Amino acid sequence: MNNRYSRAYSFGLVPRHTSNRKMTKFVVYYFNVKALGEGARLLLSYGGQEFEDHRIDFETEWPDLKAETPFGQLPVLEIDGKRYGQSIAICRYLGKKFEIAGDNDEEALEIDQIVDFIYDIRAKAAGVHYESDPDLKAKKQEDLVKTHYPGLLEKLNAVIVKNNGHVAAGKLTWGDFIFAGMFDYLKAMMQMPDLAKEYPAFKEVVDKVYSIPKVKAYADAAPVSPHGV
Ligand SMILES: N[C@@H](CCC(=O)N[C@@H](CS)C(=O)NCC(=O)O)C(=O)O
Repeated sequence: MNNRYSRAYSFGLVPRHTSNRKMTKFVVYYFNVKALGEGARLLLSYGGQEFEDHRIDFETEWPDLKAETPFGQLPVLEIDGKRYGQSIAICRYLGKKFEIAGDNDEEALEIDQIVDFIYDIRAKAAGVHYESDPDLKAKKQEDLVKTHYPGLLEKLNAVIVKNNGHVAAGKLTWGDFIFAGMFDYLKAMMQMPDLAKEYPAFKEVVDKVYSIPKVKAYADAAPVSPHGV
């Protein structure tokens, strides 16, 4: 797999806790969007871990690759030739590796619960986004905007405010990377481009992650997604 979007990233000095992983080869396979794959890319960058960033063309490359992934979906993280699926599991693994997965079981649970909650919101938005009947789509969106989103977003906002601009545990965790990586995609899926204006705390999480120097270096060099998500 060697398309024009494939790159290898490695920024800055390798921190002490990554020094024994220098020889491990990491490859991220995802489409040329941030969405569910960006969390892994951001975390690998944060950890100073070199990785290949394979951005798969949906029409020409995906049909063949699909059968070679664990669950027929992307993102996939390949570690020394072995492929693993499921974006949350991948990010949790990287969070553990880079020591931002909570200091005890309860903090780890706190991260898990908010990530699951964020994915619940995403699932609601996806239910509308992938609806093919235009009338039903409009109706479903109206229902979400009136009945579901306000409560869900208020809860998410309260959690982030309580955690000083992080999604859990009052500090930087892999949950922040998931949220930051999928924020633009979430806004698009929810049809709420002004989400950050309504909830400045959301943007605070995004900015905190993307202003980490190694993460910023990755993001500045990364291909721009044609869909901006
Ligand atoms: N639960 C999976 C969902 C992955 C998923 O929905 N992937 C989509 C792209 S965002 C995909 O691979 N679509 C292509 C296909 O299903 O053929 C995860 O979190 O990784």
